[in-house]
Amino acid sequence: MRDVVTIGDAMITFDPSQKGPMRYADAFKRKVGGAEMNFAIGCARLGLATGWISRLGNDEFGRYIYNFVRGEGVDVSSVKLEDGYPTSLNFKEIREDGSGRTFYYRENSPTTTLTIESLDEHVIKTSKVLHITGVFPAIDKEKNVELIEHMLKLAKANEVLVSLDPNIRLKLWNRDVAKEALTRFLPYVDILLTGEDEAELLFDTSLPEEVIKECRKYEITALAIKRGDSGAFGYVDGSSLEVPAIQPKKVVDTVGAGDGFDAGFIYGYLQGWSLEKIIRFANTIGSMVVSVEGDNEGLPLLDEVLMQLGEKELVER
Ligand code: KDG
Repeated sequence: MRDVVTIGDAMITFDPSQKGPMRYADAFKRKVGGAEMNFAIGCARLGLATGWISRLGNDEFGRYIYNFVRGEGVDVSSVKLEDGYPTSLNFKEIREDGSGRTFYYRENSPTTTLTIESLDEHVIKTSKVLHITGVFPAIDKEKNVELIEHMLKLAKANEVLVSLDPNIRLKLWNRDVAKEALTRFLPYVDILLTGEDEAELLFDTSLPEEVIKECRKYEITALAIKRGDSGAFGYVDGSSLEVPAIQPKKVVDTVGAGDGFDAGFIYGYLQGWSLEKIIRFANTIGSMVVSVEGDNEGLPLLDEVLMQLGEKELVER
């Protein structure tokens, strides 16, 4: 039995060696990124048995990503390398404050070959949680939205919990198309992990009481509204609370913080922790991710989060 499974595209991510406009960056570090893959790595580092469904190019970059993710302890038995589809690429621009922009080269992503017929259904049926985000459907709108719906039905029929992070990437689809697709998923969702702007797009409000009303409509029983350096709002089974952010010593690169938060939330939820403990844990992971360069390098091991929270002794030497 797996704890979590997710599906998505991954990219070779080029992180600039200098801050500022990407067009002037002349040296990059080759790294790896992709929202769902970051989430899978985050879960595996916390000790969850995690599967990732994907397709990569049958090329040097694809092999590198495959080995990287496998090395993190993620089950890659549902990842295949496809001929004729180069592995996706992403170039990052990072500003002085750690925020930035991304420039994708993923039009012909190897994941466009993923179909309902090629889906390994067993991997979904034998997981506790199916985690989906808005990135994968945005890559191949019609096909992937149908594929996700198929997976959601499968999850429901097999009592697999569904978590959704809208992760809206407006470079990949527009607001209306995103809203329509994600709204189709909502009736299947149990856990919604959203940013404020994404709640606005989905529900025309990010006010917690209003978002909770929407969640009730769709029988979503757990919710987090992520507010970056202002913390997060949480709601599980009728109780709710706000938890302030854990401020990192230095913000280096904000990409991947939301994926880390999601991994922390799912980890705590599966442990049956109190809402406060879940959100504090997830916030801590978010703050650890932003202090390290790269989309997933800052995702912590379980012990590292516990040390950060003062629940485990930190021994440095
Ligand atoms: O959430 C972080 C990801 O967005 C990043 O690793 C790569 O931009 C990316 C994407 O679309 O998956």
